Amino acid sequence: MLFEDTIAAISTPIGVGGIGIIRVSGKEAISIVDKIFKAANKKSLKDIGSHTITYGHIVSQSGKVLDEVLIMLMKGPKTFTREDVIEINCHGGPIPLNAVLMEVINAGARLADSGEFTKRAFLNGRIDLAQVEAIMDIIEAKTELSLSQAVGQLEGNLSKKIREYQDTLIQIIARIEVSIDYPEYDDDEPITNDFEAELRALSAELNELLKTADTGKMIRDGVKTAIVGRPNVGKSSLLNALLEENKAIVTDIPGTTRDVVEAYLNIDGIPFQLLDTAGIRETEDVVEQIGVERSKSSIEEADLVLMLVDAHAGLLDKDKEILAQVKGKHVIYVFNKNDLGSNITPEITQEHFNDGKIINISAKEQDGLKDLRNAMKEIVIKGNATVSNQATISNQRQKQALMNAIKSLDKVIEAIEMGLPEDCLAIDLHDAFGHLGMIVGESLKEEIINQLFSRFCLGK
Ligand SMILES: Nc1nc2c(ncn2[C@@H]2O[C@H](COP(=O)(O)OP(=O)(O)OP(=O)(O)O)[C@@H](O)[C@H]2O)c(=O)[nH]1
Ligand SMILES: [Mg+2]
Repeated sequence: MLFEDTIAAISTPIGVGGIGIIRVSGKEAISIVDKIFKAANKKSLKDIGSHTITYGHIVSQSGKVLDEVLIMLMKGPKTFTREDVIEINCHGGPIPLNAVLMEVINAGARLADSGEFTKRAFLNGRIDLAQVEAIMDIIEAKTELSLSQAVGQLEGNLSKKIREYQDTLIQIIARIEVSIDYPEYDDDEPITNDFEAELRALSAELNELLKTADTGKMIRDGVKTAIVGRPNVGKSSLLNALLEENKAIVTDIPGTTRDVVEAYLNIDGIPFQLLDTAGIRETEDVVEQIGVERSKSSIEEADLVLMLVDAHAGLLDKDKEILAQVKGKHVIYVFNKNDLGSNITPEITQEHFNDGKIINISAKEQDGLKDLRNAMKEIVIKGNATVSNQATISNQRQKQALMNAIKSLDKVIEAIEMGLPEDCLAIDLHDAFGHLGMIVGESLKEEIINQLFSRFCLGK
Protein backbone atom coordinates (compact mmCIF):
# COMPACT_ATOMS: atom_id res chain seq x y z
CA MET A 1 0.00 0.00 0.00
CA LEU A 2 1.40 3.37 -0.99
CA PHE A 3 -0.47 5.63 1.39
CA GLU A 4 -0.32 5.77 5.16
CA ASP A 5 -3.34 7.95 5.83
CA THR A 6 -7.04 7.46 5.24
CA ILE A 7 -8.99 10.08 3.31
CA ALA A 8 -12.65 11.09 3.35
CA ALA A 9 -14.92 13.46 1.45
CA ILE A 10 -18.52 14.04 0.42
CA SER A 11 -18.71 12.47 -3.06
CA THR A 12 -22.13 13.69 -4.13
CA PRO A 13 -22.94 17.28 -5.20
CA ILE A 14 -23.51 19.84 -2.49
CA GLY A 15 -27.23 20.50 -2.11
CA VAL A 16 -30.36 18.65 -1.20
CA GLY A 17 -30.89 15.17 -2.69
CA GLY A 18 -32.46 11.80 -1.90
CA ILE A 19 -29.16 10.48 -0.63
CA GLY A 20 -25.65 11.84 -0.18
CA ILE A 21 -22.52 9.72 -0.08
CA ILE A 22 -19.39 10.09 1.99
CA ARG A 23 -16.47 8.13 0.67
CA VAL A 24 -13.65 6.93 2.92
CA SER A 25 -10.53 5.26 1.53
CA GLY A 26 -7.35 3.92 3.13
CA LYS A 27 -5.88 1.38 5.52
CA GLU A 28 -7.98 2.54 8.45
CA ALA A 29 -11.24 3.11 6.55
CA ILE A 30 -13.04 0.20 8.21
CA SER A 31 -11.78 0.79 11.76
CA ILE A 32 -12.44 4.54 11.57
CA VAL A 33 -16.05 4.17 10.45
CA ASP A 34 -16.54 1.29 12.88
CA LYS A 35 -15.96 3.75 15.76
CA ILE A 36 -19.00 5.83 14.82
CA PHE A 37 -21.35 3.26 13.25
CA LYS A 38 -23.91 1.19 15.14
CA ALA A 39 -25.18 -1.59 12.91
CA ALA A 40 -28.80 -2.69 13.37
CA ASN A 41 -27.54 -6.28 13.47
CA LYS A 42 -25.12 -5.27 16.27
CA LYS A 43 -22.09 -6.52 14.28
CA SER A 44 -18.78 -4.69 14.10
CA LEU A 45 -17.78 -3.63 10.58
CA LYS A 46 -14.57 -5.59 11.10
CA ASP A 47 -16.63 -8.81 11.09
CA ILE A 48 -18.63 -7.99 7.99
CA GLY A 49 -17.73 -9.44 4.57
CA SER A 50 -16.42 -7.40 1.67
CA HIS A 51 -18.76 -5.85 -0.89
CA THR A 52 -21.77 -5.85 1.42
CA ILE A 53 -24.31 -3.28 2.53
CA THR A 54 -25.16 -2.83 6.22
CA TYR A 55 -27.98 -0.80 7.74
CA GLY A 56 -27.54 1.24 10.92
CA HIS A 57 -26.85 4.65 12.45
CA ILE A 58 -23.96 7.07 12.66
CA VAL A 59 -23.55 7.97 16.32
CA SER A 60 -21.19 10.73 17.37
CA GLN A 61 -18.50 9.96 19.91
CA SER A 62 -20.57 11.96 22.40
CA GLY A 63 -23.46 9.56 21.83
CA LYS A 64 -25.73 11.63 19.57
CA VAL A 65 -27.46 9.87 16.64
CA LEU A 66 -26.50 11.88 13.55
CA ASP A 67 -28.16 9.99 10.70
CA GLU A 68 -29.70 6.73 9.59
CA VAL A 69 -27.38 5.26 6.97
CA LEU A 70 -26.41 2.36 4.73
CA ILE A 71 -22.74 1.40 4.82
CA MET A 72 -21.17 -0.05 1.71
CA LEU A 73 -18.03 -1.89 2.72
CA MET A 74 -15.47 -2.84 0.05
CA LYS A 75 -12.10 -4.32 0.92
CA GLY A 76 -9.13 -3.66 -1.33
CA PRO A 77 -7.83 -4.41 -3.86
CA LYS A 78 -11.15 -4.80 -5.69
CA THR A 79 -12.15 -1.16 -5.15
CA PHE A 80 -11.88 2.13 -6.99
CA THR A 81 -8.67 3.08 -5.19
CA ARG A 82 -7.44 -0.50 -4.54
CA GLU A 83 -7.56 0.42 -0.85
CA ASP A 84 -10.27 -0.45 1.66
CA VAL A 85 -13.21 1.79 0.81
CA ILE A 86 -16.35 2.59 2.77
CA GLU A 87 -19.20 4.55 1.33
CA ILE A 88 -21.69 5.95 3.81
CA ASN A 89 -25.10 6.54 2.23
CA CYS A 90 -26.67 9.33 4.28
CA HIS A 91 -29.86 11.28 3.85
CA GLY A 92 -29.01 13.89 1.23
CA GLY A 93 -28.64 17.40 2.58
CA PRO A 94 -25.63 19.51 3.42
CA ILE A 95 -26.22 19.58 7.21
CA PRO A 96 -26.37 15.81 7.95
CA LEU A 97 -23.62 15.10 5.38
CA ASN A 98 -21.25 17.62 6.92
CA ALA A 99 -22.03 16.42 10.42
CA VAL A 100 -21.23 12.82 9.47
CA LEU A 101 -18.10 13.88 7.57
CA MET A 102 -16.84 15.81 10.61
CA GLU A 103 -17.39 12.73 12.75
CA VAL A 104 -15.37 10.61 10.28
CA ILE A 105 -12.55 13.18 10.42
CA ASN A 106 -12.69 13.24 14.24
CA ALA A 107 -12.43 9.47 14.22
CA GLY A 108 -9.10 9.66 12.36
CA ALA A 109 -9.53 10.30 8.62
CA ARG A 110 -8.14 13.29 6.74
CA LEU A 111 -10.21 15.48 4.40
CA ALA A 112 -9.38 14.46 0.81
CA ASP A 113 -8.05 16.91 -1.77
CA SER A 114 -9.81 17.41 -5.12
CA GLY A 115 -9.44 14.27 -7.21
CA GLU A 116 -7.48 12.45 -4.52
CA PHE A 117 -9.50 9.21 -4.76
CA THR A 118 -8.83 9.04 -8.50
CA LYS A 119 -5.20 9.96 -7.91
CA ARG A 120 -4.88 7.00 -5.54
CA ALA A 121 -6.51 4.74 -8.14
CA PHE A 122 -3.86 5.92 -10.59
CA LEU A 123 -0.88 5.76 -8.25
CA ASN A 124 -1.97 2.36 -6.92
CA GLY A 125 -1.91 1.17 -10.53
CA ARG A 126 -5.61 0.49 -11.04
CA ILE A 127 -6.01 2.90 -13.95
CA ASP A 128 -3.59 4.72 -16.22
CA LEU A 129 -3.56 8.39 -17.05
CA ALA A 130 -5.58 8.11 -20.25
CA GLN A 131 -8.25 6.49 -18.11
CA VAL A 132 -7.98 9.21 -15.47
CA GLU A 133 -8.63 11.77 -18.17
CA ALA A 134 -11.52 9.64 -19.38
CA ILE A 135 -13.13 9.83 -15.93
CA MET A 136 -12.83 13.59 -16.02
CA ASP A 137 -14.36 13.59 -19.50
CA ILE A 138 -17.23 11.37 -18.36
CA ILE A 139 -18.07 13.83 -15.60
CA GLU A 140 -17.95 16.73 -18.00
CA ALA A 141 -19.45 14.99 -21.05
CA LYS A 142 -21.60 17.31 -23.12
CA THR A 143 -23.42 14.83 -25.34
CA GLU A 144 -23.92 11.08 -25.59
CA LEU A 145 -21.22 10.82 -28.22
CA SER A 146 -18.72 12.64 -26.01
CA LEU A 147 -19.75 10.29 -23.23
CA SER A 148 -19.27 7.14 -25.29
CA GLN A 149 -15.89 8.36 -26.48
CA ALA A 150 -14.88 8.89 -22.84
CA VAL A 151 -16.29 5.52 -21.73
CA GLY A 152 -14.34 3.85 -24.56
CA GLN A 153 -11.20 5.49 -23.27
CA LEU A 154 -11.96 4.45 -19.69
CA GLU A 155 -12.41 0.88 -20.89
CA GLY A 156 -8.92 1.15 -22.25
CA ASN A 157 -9.38 1.52 -26.04
CA LEU A 158 -6.51 3.96 -26.22
CA SER A 159 -4.40 2.36 -23.49
CA LYS A 160 -4.55 -1.04 -25.22
CA LYS A 161 -3.40 0.41 -28.52
CA ILE A 162 -0.53 2.24 -26.88
CA ARG A 163 0.64 -0.95 -25.13
CA GLU A 164 0.58 -2.81 -28.46
CA TYR A 165 2.76 -0.13 -30.03
CA GLN A 166 5.10 -0.24 -27.06
CA ASP A 167 5.34 -4.03 -27.37
CA THR A 168 6.38 -3.74 -31.00
CA LEU A 169 9.06 -1.23 -30.04
CA ILE A 170 10.32 -3.32 -27.12
CA GLN A 171 10.84 -6.32 -29.38
CA ILE A 172 12.83 -4.25 -31.84
CA ILE A 173 14.87 -2.65 -29.07
CA ALA A 174 15.59 -6.09 -27.62
CA ARG A 175 16.79 -7.38 -30.97
CA ILE A 176 19.12 -4.42 -31.38
CA GLU A 177 20.47 -4.77 -27.88
CA VAL A 178 21.13 -8.48 -28.33
CA SER A 179 23.06 -7.77 -31.48
CA ILE A 180 25.10 -5.05 -29.76
CA ASP A 181 25.88 -7.23 -26.76
CA TYR A 182 26.41 -10.46 -28.69
CA PRO A 183 27.66 -9.49 -32.13
CA GLU A 184 28.63 -13.12 -32.78
CA TYR A 185 24.93 -13.96 -33.25
CA ASP A 186 24.75 -11.51 -36.08
CA ASP A 187 24.98 -12.90 -39.55
CA ASP A 188 26.25 -10.87 -42.45
CA GLU A 189 22.98 -9.11 -43.16
CA PRO A 190 22.74 -5.79 -41.33
CA ILE A 191 20.18 -6.23 -38.57
CA THR A 192 18.09 -3.16 -39.48
CA ASN A 193 16.77 -4.89 -42.57
CA ASP A 194 14.42 -6.95 -40.60
CA PHE A 195 12.59 -4.24 -38.78
CA GLU A 196 12.64 -1.26 -41.10
CA ALA A 197 9.30 -2.32 -42.56
CA GLU A 198 7.88 -2.84 -39.08
CA LEU A 199 8.94 0.64 -38.04
CA ARG A 200 7.39 2.17 -41.13
CA ALA A 201 4.14 0.36 -40.48
CA LEU A 202 4.18 1.54 -36.88
CA SER A 203 4.84 5.12 -37.92
CA ALA A 204 1.91 4.93 -40.34
CA GLU A 205 -0.36 3.63 -37.57
CA LEU A 206 0.70 6.39 -35.19
CA ASN A 207 -0.06 8.95 -37.87
CA GLU A 208 -3.52 7.43 -38.31
CA LEU A 209 -4.09 7.73 -34.57
CA LEU A 210 -2.92 11.33 -34.65
CA LYS A 211 -5.62 12.09 -37.21
CA THR A 212 -8.25 11.29 -34.59
CA ALA A 213 -6.94 14.07 -32.35
CA ASP A 214 -8.91 16.95 -33.81
CA THR A 215 -12.13 14.97 -34.03
CA GLY A 216 -11.56 13.60 -30.54
CA LYS A 217 -11.02 17.04 -29.11
CA MET A 218 -14.09 18.45 -30.84
CA ILE A 219 -16.27 15.60 -29.62
CA ARG A 220 -14.96 16.17 -26.12
CA ASP A 221 -14.97 19.95 -25.91
CA GLY A 222 -17.48 20.93 -28.56
CA VAL A 223 -16.85 22.48 -31.96
CA LYS A 224 -16.33 26.19 -31.55
CA THR A 225 -18.52 27.61 -34.31
CA ALA A 226 -18.52 31.33 -35.09
CA ILE A 227 -21.47 32.78 -37.00
CA VAL A 228 -20.10 35.83 -38.79
CA GLY A 229 -21.11 38.28 -41.49
CA ARG A 230 -22.17 41.85 -42.17
CA PRO A 231 -24.71 43.50 -39.88
CA ASN A 232 -28.32 42.50 -40.52
CA VAL A 233 -27.63 39.40 -42.68
CA GLY A 234 -29.50 37.26 -40.14
CA LYS A 235 -26.80 35.81 -37.84
CA SER A 236 -28.89 36.04 -34.69
CA SER A 237 -31.92 34.74 -36.58
CA LEU A 238 -29.84 31.72 -37.63
CA LEU A 239 -28.69 31.10 -34.05
CA ASN A 240 -32.29 31.17 -32.87
CA ALA A 241 -33.46 28.92 -35.69
CA LEU A 242 -30.77 26.32 -34.97
CA LEU A 243 -31.55 26.39 -31.25
CA GLU A 244 -35.29 26.54 -31.82
CA GLU A 245 -35.58 29.27 -29.21
CA ASN A 246 -35.37 33.05 -29.11
CA LYS A 247 -31.99 33.29 -27.47
CA ALA A 248 -30.51 36.30 -29.27
CA ILE A 249 -32.20 39.62 -29.96
CA VAL A 250 -33.26 40.05 -33.59
CA THR A 251 -34.26 43.41 -35.08
CA ASP A 252 -34.07 45.01 -38.49
CA ILE A 253 -31.60 47.56 -37.12
CA PRO A 254 -28.04 46.82 -38.28
CA GLY A 255 -25.71 46.53 -35.29
CA THR A 256 -28.20 44.81 -32.98
CA THR A 257 -25.81 42.23 -31.57
CA ARG A 258 -22.96 43.82 -29.62
CA ASP A 259 -21.51 41.10 -27.45
CA VAL A 260 -20.84 37.51 -28.45
CA VAL A 261 -23.88 35.37 -27.63
CA GLU A 262 -22.96 31.77 -26.82
CA ALA A 263 -25.07 28.63 -26.90
CA TYR A 264 -24.67 24.86 -27.09
CA LEU A 265 -26.16 22.86 -29.93
CA ASN A 266 -26.18 19.08 -30.14
CA ILE A 267 -26.18 17.67 -33.68
CA ASP A 268 -26.43 13.87 -33.59
CA GLY A 269 -24.26 13.73 -30.51
CA ILE A 270 -21.64 16.21 -31.62
CA PRO A 271 -21.56 19.26 -29.37
CA PHE A 272 -21.28 22.63 -31.09
CA GLN A 273 -20.50 25.77 -29.17
CA LEU A 274 -22.24 28.42 -31.27
CA LEU A 275 -21.03 32.01 -31.12
CA ASP A 276 -23.37 34.62 -32.55
CA THR A 277 -21.21 37.67 -33.17
CA ALA A 278 -21.64 41.35 -33.87
CA GLY A 279 -21.97 42.21 -37.57
CA ILE A 280 -18.57 43.24 -38.91
CA ARG A 281 -18.46 46.85 -40.19
CA GLU A 282 -16.65 50.17 -39.66
CA THR A 283 -18.45 52.06 -36.95
CA GLU A 284 -18.10 55.18 -34.80
CA ASP A 285 -20.00 53.56 -31.94
CA VAL A 286 -17.44 52.64 -29.26
CA VAL A 287 -19.45 49.74 -27.88
CA GLU A 288 -20.08 48.32 -31.33
CA GLN A 289 -16.37 48.68 -32.18
CA ILE A 290 -15.49 46.42 -29.27
CA GLY A 291 -18.13 43.95 -30.48
CA VAL A 292 -16.61 43.98 -33.98
CA GLU A 293 -13.16 43.29 -32.52
CA ARG A 294 -14.64 40.36 -30.61
CA SER A 295 -16.18 39.02 -33.82
CA LYS A 296 -12.77 39.09 -35.44
CA SER A 297 -11.16 37.19 -32.58
CA SER A 298 -14.00 34.65 -32.67
CA ILE A 299 -13.00 33.89 -36.27
CA GLU A 300 -9.41 33.29 -35.16
CA GLU A 301 -10.41 30.96 -32.34
CA ALA A 302 -13.13 29.06 -34.16
CA ASP A 303 -12.87 25.45 -35.32
CA LEU A 304 -15.62 26.19 -37.79
CA VAL A 305 -16.96 29.43 -39.29
CA LEU A 306 -20.47 29.88 -40.64
CA MET A 307 -20.18 32.89 -42.89
CA LEU A 308 -23.54 34.43 -43.59
CA VAL A 309 -24.37 36.37 -46.73
CA ASP A 310 -27.70 38.06 -47.49
CA ALA A 311 -28.61 36.24 -50.72
CA HIS A 312 -31.26 38.81 -51.56
CA ALA A 313 -28.82 41.70 -51.28
CA GLY A 314 -26.22 39.76 -53.27
CA LEU A 315 -22.47 39.83 -52.69
CA LEU A 316 -21.33 43.29 -51.51
CA ASP A 317 -17.82 44.65 -51.10
CA LYS A 318 -18.26 44.43 -47.31
CA ASP A 319 -18.92 40.70 -47.67
CA LYS A 320 -15.74 40.33 -49.71
CA GLU A 321 -13.72 41.91 -46.88
CA ILE A 322 -15.09 39.39 -44.41
CA LEU A 323 -14.51 36.63 -46.95
CA ALA A 324 -10.82 37.51 -46.88
CA GLN A 325 -10.79 37.21 -43.08
CA VAL A 326 -12.23 33.68 -43.03
CA LYS A 327 -9.80 32.28 -45.59
CA GLY A 328 -7.90 29.27 -44.33
CA LYS A 329 -10.57 28.30 -41.77
CA HIS A 330 -13.03 25.45 -42.00
CA VAL A 331 -15.91 27.46 -43.38
CA ILE A 332 -19.45 26.86 -44.53
CA TYR A 333 -20.94 29.67 -46.64
CA VAL A 334 -24.53 30.18 -45.64
CA PHE A 335 -26.69 32.19 -48.03
CA ASN A 336 -29.64 33.51 -46.05
CA LYS A 337 -32.94 35.23 -46.88
CA ASN A 338 -33.60 32.97 -49.86
CA ASP A 339 -37.32 33.49 -49.23
CA LEU A 340 -36.87 36.96 -50.75
CA GLY A 341 -35.13 35.56 -53.84
CA SER A 342 -31.40 35.21 -54.47
CA ASN A 343 -29.14 37.61 -56.31
CA ILE A 344 -26.08 35.41 -56.02
CA THR A 345 -25.40 34.03 -59.48
CA PRO A 346 -23.53 30.82 -60.30
CA GLU A 347 -20.69 33.03 -61.61
CA ILE A 348 -20.34 34.81 -58.26
CA THR A 349 -20.41 31.46 -56.46
CA GLN A 350 -17.77 30.08 -58.79
CA GLU A 351 -15.51 33.08 -58.35
CA HIS A 352 -15.78 33.79 -54.62
CA PHE A 353 -17.08 30.70 -52.82
CA ASN A 354 -15.26 27.82 -54.45
CA ASP A 355 -13.27 26.81 -51.37
CA GLY A 356 -16.08 25.77 -49.05
CA LYS A 357 -19.47 24.20 -48.87
CA ILE A 358 -22.46 26.43 -49.70
CA ILE A 359 -25.84 26.04 -48.04
CA ASN A 360 -28.91 28.04 -49.01
CA ILE A 361 -31.31 28.80 -46.18
CA SER A 362 -34.01 31.06 -44.92
CA ALA A 363 -33.61 31.55 -41.18
CA LYS A 364 -36.97 33.27 -41.13
CA GLU A 365 -38.85 30.42 -42.82
CA GLN A 366 -36.62 27.76 -41.20
CA ASP A 367 -35.71 26.42 -44.63
CA GLY A 368 -32.49 24.55 -45.38
CA LEU A 369 -31.55 24.08 -41.72
CA LYS A 370 -31.35 20.31 -42.06
CA ASP A 371 -28.78 20.64 -44.85
CA LEU A 372 -26.83 23.06 -42.71
CA ARG A 373 -26.82 20.72 -39.72
CA ASN A 374 -25.61 17.86 -41.92
CA ALA A 375 -22.85 20.01 -43.39
CA MET A 376 -21.73 21.02 -39.89
CA LYS A 377 -21.67 17.42 -38.75
CA GLU A 378 -19.73 16.28 -41.82
CA ILE A 379 -17.00 18.80 -41.16
CA VAL A 380 -16.33 17.03 -37.87
CA ILE A 381 -16.64 13.38 -38.66
CA LYS A 382 -15.76 13.49 -42.37
CA GLY A 383 -17.92 10.47 -43.06
CA ASN A 384 -16.39 8.53 -40.19
CA ALA A 385 -19.39 7.63 -38.09
CA THR A 386 -17.69 5.10 -35.84
CA VAL A 387 -15.46 7.53 -34.00
CA SER A 388 -16.74 6.51 -30.63
CA ASN A 389 -15.61 2.89 -30.92
CA GLN A 390 -12.04 3.60 -31.89
CA ALA A 391 -9.04 4.53 -29.88
CA THR A 392 -9.05 8.30 -30.12
CA ILE A 393 -6.68 10.96 -28.94
CA SER A 394 -8.87 13.39 -27.06
CA ASN A 395 -6.72 16.14 -25.60
CA GLN A 396 -3.72 18.32 -26.22
CA ARG A 397 -1.46 16.51 -23.73
CA GLN A 398 -1.97 13.17 -25.44
CA LYS A 399 -1.58 14.74 -28.87
CA GLN A 400 1.75 16.32 -28.00
CA ALA A 401 3.12 13.06 -26.61
CA LEU A 402 2.02 11.19 -29.72
CA MET A 403 3.63 13.77 -32.01
CA ASN A 404 6.88 13.44 -30.07
CA ALA A 405 6.76 9.66 -30.44
CA ILE A 406 6.26 9.99 -34.19
CA LYS A 407 9.17 12.42 -34.39
CA SER A 408 11.52 10.00 -32.59
CA LEU A 409 10.38 7.13 -34.78
CA ASP A 410 10.96 9.15 -37.94
CA LYS A 411 14.49 9.86 -36.74
CA VAL A 412 15.08 6.12 -36.43
CA ILE A 413 13.78 5.51 -39.94
CA GLU A 414 15.97 8.31 -41.27
CA ALA A 415 19.01 6.87 -39.50
CA ILE A 416 18.35 3.47 -41.08
CA GLU A 417 18.10 5.10 -44.51
CA MET A 418 21.46 6.76 -43.88
CA GLY A 419 22.93 3.40 -42.95
CA LEU A 420 23.88 4.41 -39.40
CA PRO A 421 24.90 1.58 -37.06
CA GLU A 422 22.20 0.07 -34.87
CA ASP A 423 23.51 1.44 -31.58
CA CYS A 424 22.61 4.90 -32.92
CA LEU A 425 19.02 3.78 -33.33
CA ALA A 426 18.51 2.61 -29.80
CA ILE A 427 18.32 6.07 -28.22
CA ASP A 428 15.52 7.31 -30.46
CA LEU A 429 13.68 4.03 -30.16
CA HIS A 430 13.81 4.39 -26.38
CA ASP A 431 12.57 7.97 -26.74
CA ALA A 432 9.64 6.86 -28.91
CA PHE A 433 8.79 4.26 -26.29
CA GLY A 434 8.94 6.88 -23.53
CA HIS A 435 6.74 9.36 -25.38
CA LEU A 436 4.10 6.68 -25.97
CA GLY A 437 4.29 5.90 -22.28
CA MET A 438 3.47 9.52 -21.49
CA ILE A 439 0.06 9.07 -23.10
CA VAL A 440 -0.88 6.53 -20.48
CA GLY A 441 1.03 8.35 -17.77
CA GLU A 442 4.27 6.43 -17.36
CA SER A 443 7.20 8.60 -16.37
CA LEU A 444 5.14 11.74 -15.93
CA LYS A 445 6.51 14.44 -13.67
CA GLU A 446 4.84 14.84 -10.31
CA GLU A 447 3.76 18.43 -10.86
CA ILE A 448 1.90 17.47 -14.04
CA ILE A 449 0.15 14.70 -12.17
CA ASN A 450 -0.83 17.04 -9.32
CA GLN A 451 -2.08 19.68 -11.72
CA LEU A 452 -4.19 17.11 -13.55
CA PHE A 453 -5.86 15.82 -10.41
CA SER A 454 -6.54 19.27 -9.02
CA ARG A 455 -9.02 19.73 -11.89
CA PHE A 456 -11.31 17.11 -10.35
CA CYS A 457 -14.08 17.92 -7.96
CA LEU A 458 -13.85 17.03 -4.29
CA GLY A 459 -14.81 13.48 -3.45
CA LYS A 460 -13.83 12.08 -6.86
N1 LIG B 1 -36.91 37.74 -45.14
C1 LIG B 1 -36.01 37.30 -44.27
N2 LIG B 1 -35.60 38.10 -43.28
C2 LIG B 1 -34.68 37.62 -42.41
C3 LIG B 1 -34.15 36.32 -42.51
N3 LIG B 1 -33.27 36.14 -41.51
C4 LIG B 1 -33.25 37.30 -40.81
N4 LIG B 1 -34.11 38.17 -41.33
C5 LIG B 1 -34.37 39.54 -40.87
O1 LIG B 1 -33.20 40.32 -40.98
C6 LIG B 1 -33.13 41.26 -39.91
C7 LIG B 1 -31.81 41.13 -39.19
O2 LIG B 1 -31.74 39.88 -38.53
P1 LIG B 1 -30.72 39.56 -37.38
O3 LIG B 1 -30.81 38.11 -37.12
O4 LIG B 1 -30.91 40.49 -36.25
O5 LIG B 1 -29.36 39.90 -38.12
P2 LIG B 1 -27.87 39.91 -37.53
O6 LIG B 1 -26.99 39.43 -38.62
O7 LIG B 1 -27.82 39.20 -36.26
O8 LIG B 1 -27.63 41.45 -37.33
P3 LIG B 1 -26.59 42.22 -36.36
O9 LIG B 1 -26.72 41.59 -35.00
O10 LIG B 1 -27.07 43.60 -36.41
O11 LIG B 1 -25.25 42.05 -36.94
C8 LIG B 1 -34.33 41.00 -39.03
O12 LIG B 1 -35.36 41.90 -39.37
C9 LIG B 1 -34.74 39.59 -39.41
O13 LIG B 1 -36.11 39.33 -39.21
C10 LIG B 1 -34.62 35.49 -43.59
O14 LIG B 1 -34.22 34.34 -43.77
N5 LIG B 1 -35.53 36.05 -44.44
MG1 LIG C 1 -27.31 39.81 -34.40
